[in-house]
Amino acid sequence: MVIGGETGNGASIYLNLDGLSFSRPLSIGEEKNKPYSIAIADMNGDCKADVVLGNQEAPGAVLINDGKGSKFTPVPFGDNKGTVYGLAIGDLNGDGSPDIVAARSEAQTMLFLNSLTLKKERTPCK
Ligand SMILES: [Ca+2]
Ligand SMILES: [Ca+2]
Repeated sequence: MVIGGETGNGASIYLNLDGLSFSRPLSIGEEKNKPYSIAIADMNGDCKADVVLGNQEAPGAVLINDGKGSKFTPVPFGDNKGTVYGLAIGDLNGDGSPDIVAARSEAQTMLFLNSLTLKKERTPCK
């Protein structure tokens, strides 16, 4: 489970331990940011779920997961205009890599094409 908020403390991950119990929160993203929207998708094709954060008046971030849920490497995208109230992930240009659509208030909705080109014949994730 990933939670963001407008208090300016970044986002937090709670790992599912066994059914309905969760770990202590792990802070992700920059603490100065206010993430208003969160999406989870494998953005780099390594079969490990990554986190996409849409922030208020700050660039968004793709947080590449190391696969253990303990280390997330940020890759910024976009600008600092508006507030991202909605994120959608999908391959919009058919190159096999997931792209990001960010719906923003007080700024245009934006499409961010993923610059990765994933192998089309890669092994499906389990
Ligand atoms: Ca990944
Ligand atoms: Ca794509």
